[in-house]
Amino acid sequence: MKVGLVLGSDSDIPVMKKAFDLFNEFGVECEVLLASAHRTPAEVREFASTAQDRGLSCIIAGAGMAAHLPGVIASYTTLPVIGVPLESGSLKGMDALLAIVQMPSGMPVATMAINGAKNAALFAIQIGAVSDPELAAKYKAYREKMTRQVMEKNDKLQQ
Ligand code: RP5
Repeated sequence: MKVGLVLGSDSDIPVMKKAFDLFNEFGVECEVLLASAHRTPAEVREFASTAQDRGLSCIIAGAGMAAHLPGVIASYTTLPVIGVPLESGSLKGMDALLAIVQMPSGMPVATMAINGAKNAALFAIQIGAVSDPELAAKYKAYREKMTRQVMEKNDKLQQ
């Protein structure tokens, strides 16, 4: 599986790195691009419109403020696009959340929570796992580990 990871600004790196790290953990190849829907629209268009030809399965896009990046990417590709609203500016990410989640009918973007980069990566992995049994097994093991951790905490609580 190969995914795209687009960041609207270098100020988004600390949050979006969580997605990058998770892809590393799962051995998923990741193409990273720093590009803005407003400041570098031509680069965004080129990346999104050729993404399928480069073998990407889906694209994650993280942006803050007037976060048009995931929606613009969705307009240039038929691949699934996952949007991550990022906390920044005086509205603390609520602006980005509403901009990303409120896509017009016919042009969906799967919207994560504010700063939800880790869930975005897991969602991308779930998409890939549908047609990749090896990745599906890794994801199943990840979920089982999480379950064990909760049960261990519960056991400690009971002592
Ligand atoms: C968005 O505006 C970026 O995604 C970032 O979250 C926010 C602030 O960007 P910078 O002004 O720090 O580049 O475009």
